[in-house]
Amino acid sequence: MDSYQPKPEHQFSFGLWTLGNRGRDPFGDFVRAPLPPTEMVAMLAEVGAWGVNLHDNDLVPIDATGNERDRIVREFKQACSRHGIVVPMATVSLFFHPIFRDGAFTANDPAVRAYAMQKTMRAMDLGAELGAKIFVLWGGREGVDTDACRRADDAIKRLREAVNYLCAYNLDRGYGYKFALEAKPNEPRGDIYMATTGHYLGFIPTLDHPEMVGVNPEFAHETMAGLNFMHGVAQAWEAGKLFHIDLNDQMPGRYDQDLRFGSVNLKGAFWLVKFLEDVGYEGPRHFDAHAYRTEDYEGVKDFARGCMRSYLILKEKAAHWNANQEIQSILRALGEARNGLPQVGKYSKAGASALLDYEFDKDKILERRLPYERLDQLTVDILLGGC
Ligand code: GLT
Ligand code: MN
Ligand code: MN
Repeated sequence: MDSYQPKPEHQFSFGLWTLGNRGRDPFGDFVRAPLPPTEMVAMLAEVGAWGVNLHDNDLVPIDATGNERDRIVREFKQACSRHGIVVPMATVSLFFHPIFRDGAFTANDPAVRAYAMQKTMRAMDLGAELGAKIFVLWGGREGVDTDACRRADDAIKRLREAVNYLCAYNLDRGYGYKFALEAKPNEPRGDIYMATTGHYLGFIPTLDHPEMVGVNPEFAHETMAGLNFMHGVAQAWEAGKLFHIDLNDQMPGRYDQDLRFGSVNLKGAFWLVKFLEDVGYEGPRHFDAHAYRTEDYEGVKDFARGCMRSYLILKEKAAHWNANQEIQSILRALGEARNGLPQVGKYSKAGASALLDYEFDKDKILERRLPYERLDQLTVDILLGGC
């Protein structure tokens, strides 16, 4: 039995839009035929995934009648139960239709904002019907091409009002959703509001129901912003706000690539997996990525299997790292206590005055080695299979 075989307890999920990505880009047309959502569910089961996520319109066309919608949803649910696939997360497309050319919740036209609200409420109804408990909001076009169009703080106020409204709807309907807000610095617009996970972590405490709202950090998006993804994830985790995660990969300085997880920045992926496993993150591991445009659907399966396999290999490497004696002894020595030091910790008047009076021997402190070269090489050895 392959020890990197995905299992339901790993909670690996994919979006319909990821396996269903047909390879269209701004310069070239589709290269893969459309695949019905029910077949994508079968494909997910075949490769060993646990869950499928969707935008409203990945499943139900935007202008479907009520009857069409009900039939599509019924068939999709049947496919999910037949193949043992769950729907952990739902979301809404507020970026594809031309009506959202100026954004959705932050758009200047009140009719667009109201339509965005109605569409999101219906998407929440749909997700709830499918059993989703996480609702992602990615503000794809909530941004600008020119800042002449509105004051940026007005946009933030509109966004706050919208999220507050959705939280109230969630309570009203008893859906029990947790909202996960997803940041991205740019693309499809030049500048998107809430450019990073950190921006959202600052925004959430200003909401009416902050406990209901967290973040959905994406590897590629923080990388596009030139940031250390794991650090953003760690801050979200530490704040109790890591409600979902989008795993993929990205080459800095490129367009939005959404590459197979672990295909570019292996070391970054390693620190991330190690972090998630060390802290015991229990949410879904969602791959928001797609296969190369050169692939057919066999290649899409290779892509999906690759995402999960790399995660599991990195998880095993993380366990080796944690069990490595030399690494652990270096780590222990780094923070070893020193005799006679005044306590800092919690503030007290007496403690502060002892600290102010203390004579630090800086040369002595500098004698302690920080063998980070060795520590990093041990990490590289583990990653490259050298130990
Ligand atoms: C879109 C985007 C992703 C978001 C999806 C959710 S849609 O593919 O690039 O990062 O997570 O709206
Ligand atoms: Mn994403
Ligand atoms: Mn992306």
